[in-house]
Amino acid sequence: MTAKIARPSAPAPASASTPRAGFDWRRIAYTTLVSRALDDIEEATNRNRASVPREHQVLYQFSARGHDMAQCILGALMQQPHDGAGAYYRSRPFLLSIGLGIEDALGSPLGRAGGFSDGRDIGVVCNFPNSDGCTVLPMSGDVGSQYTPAAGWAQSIGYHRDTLGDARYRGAISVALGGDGSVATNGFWAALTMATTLSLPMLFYIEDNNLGISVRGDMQTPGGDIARNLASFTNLYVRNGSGTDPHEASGLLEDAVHHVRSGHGPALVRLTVPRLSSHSGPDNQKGYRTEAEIASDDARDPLPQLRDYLVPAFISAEAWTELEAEVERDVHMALDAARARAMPDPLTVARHVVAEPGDEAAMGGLSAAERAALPTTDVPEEDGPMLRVAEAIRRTLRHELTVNPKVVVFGEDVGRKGGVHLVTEGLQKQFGADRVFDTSLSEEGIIGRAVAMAISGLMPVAEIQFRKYADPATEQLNNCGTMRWRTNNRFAAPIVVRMPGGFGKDVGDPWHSLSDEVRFAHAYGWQVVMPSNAADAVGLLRTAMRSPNPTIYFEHRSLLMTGDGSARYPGDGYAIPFGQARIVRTGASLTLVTWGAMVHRCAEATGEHDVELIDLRTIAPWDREAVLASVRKTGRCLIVHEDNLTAGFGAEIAATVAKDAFWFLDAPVARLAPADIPVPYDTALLDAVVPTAQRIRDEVTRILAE
Ligand SMILES: Cc1ncc(C[n+]2csc(CCOP(=O)(O)OP(=O)(O)O)c2C)c(N)n1
Repeated sequence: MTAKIARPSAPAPASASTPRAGFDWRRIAYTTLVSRALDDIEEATNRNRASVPREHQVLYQFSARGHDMAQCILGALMQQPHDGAGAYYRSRPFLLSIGLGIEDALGSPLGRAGGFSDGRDIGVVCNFPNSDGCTVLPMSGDVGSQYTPAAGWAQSIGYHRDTLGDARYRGAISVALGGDGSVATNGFWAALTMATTLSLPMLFYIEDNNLGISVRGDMQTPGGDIARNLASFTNLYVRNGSGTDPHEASGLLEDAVHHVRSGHGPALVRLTVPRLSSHSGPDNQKGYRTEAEIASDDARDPLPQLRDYLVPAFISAEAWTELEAEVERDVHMALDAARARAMPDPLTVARHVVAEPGDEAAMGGLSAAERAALPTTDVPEEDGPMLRVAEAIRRTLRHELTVNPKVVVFGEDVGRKGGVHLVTEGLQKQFGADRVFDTSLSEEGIIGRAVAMAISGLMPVAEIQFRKYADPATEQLNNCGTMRWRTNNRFAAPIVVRMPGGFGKDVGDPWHSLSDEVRFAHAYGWQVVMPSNAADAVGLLRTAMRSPNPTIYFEHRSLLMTGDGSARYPGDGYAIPFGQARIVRTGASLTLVTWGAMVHRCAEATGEHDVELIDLRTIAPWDREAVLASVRKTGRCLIVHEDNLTAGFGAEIAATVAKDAFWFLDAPVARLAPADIPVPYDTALLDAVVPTAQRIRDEVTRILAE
């Protein structure tokens, strides 16, 4: 839907003495009071740190005081199965209101075992898997990073509802909570573009306390009012008002949620709230806030306003006092229980960096049953047609789209055009624009969307147009890689990210020819795949698409542009286990280790020499055993790659060989790679930087002569 939405008039003014109907005000009051009590406990602990035992301290504390009531009203409206939320460190009241238990709310800040992260993450960085109500996507510490996954969740609602025909998603919506500082981030704008261009069922909920730590709101958006500034945005329903007046806040939120739930597209609500504490535990706000400013914010505390709103119109003064006593009891019982929880076990800290057998409990990715229904073989068919790499990838995507309705393929120009490398050509025509689609030009948006889609159970294959253009998605990629570990296996986002890079046919440049694969090998939780030929391209892509872990799938540009990697199509079920190198040719005098397009240059270079050529195929994980076994046989090792020499992946291999095959070496381990120079455009310059077959041959000859 792209038509401009007619803006309904403001919520009908009800008498402020009559609490708005349709809300469970007792529950809203209860969760607001609980949130306050938790903040009281944590802040008192902070103040009295010297006298509080270490194991009872919350080392990283963020108070929600002042933001709490409006979040609890929002939570009351987000109770539908398959609702989703992207939230941030001040969102605990919202989590309490959608069902987080008080003991859990305290356990993680106290660093106890279990909970959000098993002691791996700070307690305010929460997550909440929920099949019956609103799922809170794994938060992260990066301000603004909650937005694009929230938009991705909104898009996945439509996919589950319309494409997969799952009626349980009808009316479900996604919300992103953020502060006024967060509206300056790339993530906010990326998600806003996604939500408005695609008319997604998404609510942006901005809690404007006019502070981003110490920076005022008018530094984050001109004039300090994001709602006013977005008033002319097409396809966005905007509401703006007080987050401390329960009547006004509930009216604005009810109205906006209704708009989104009824399929009219996204909405944004900005509510002004006071920040009644410092930014976080260590911040004393002295340098940037006057006593008068603090006092004026204190006067806006929503809690007394909530009490005045409900007493006596909704409950009696005695009932309110009883409610306070009930909260006090519940919180103290929960605190005792949280403190009694075990501390995390250091012996388990390495678990869940990547999926282990039995990790199916995590929310995200295909289920074990869905994987089992997609059988694979590691035996290639031998009579398949000869294919180029690009065709092999396309054919594999086509097959997977056919057999697995949860596969979605997307990226810039991927749909109508079929990708700038034409790898996805024809797929949108065949499978429709809901399954193979173009995205807005935001790599953060592409990856954030993919992450949430995977969490919702889909199998996203995202294309980044060129390796270098993954830079804007770095935050989302890193947070995707750590997700399983930092949520203690509660969430995982197994996505496949296709990205072409490396030199092209006789051409390079600093933008389109970057490889820099080591960055992903260095990142936590990622598998990194570098196929050198069409058969491997098929087998590795299929394994990636059935894997419970996220995968960077590197497509070498020279192989996409030429017939260099052509091979027989190995079949529709062919899958290559990761971490299994291919011995391209056997030899006894030198082990030559490489991957990607360098495999072809190395093969050309070896000539008459008795060289064993190993194509690693995947660098995370990588086949240490194959390399070590070969070096133990040959006594010599040369590693060739296109990425920088310094701290390139060759350094990892060289260190491993030096340590585990040292006594077998007849010569120092050698590396041939660009001397830390960006890839140039001119062909002569290109050849001076990227290893050529001639320079590889010279290096082989030199080492064999040692
Ligand atoms: C990407 C990123 N940059 C900087 C920070 C450090 N930081 C943490 S909170 C914060 C201010 C955020 O303000 P706002 O979005 O208004 O939320 P509030 O804390 O006021 O609720 C900053 C700069 C961060 N966590 N992430």
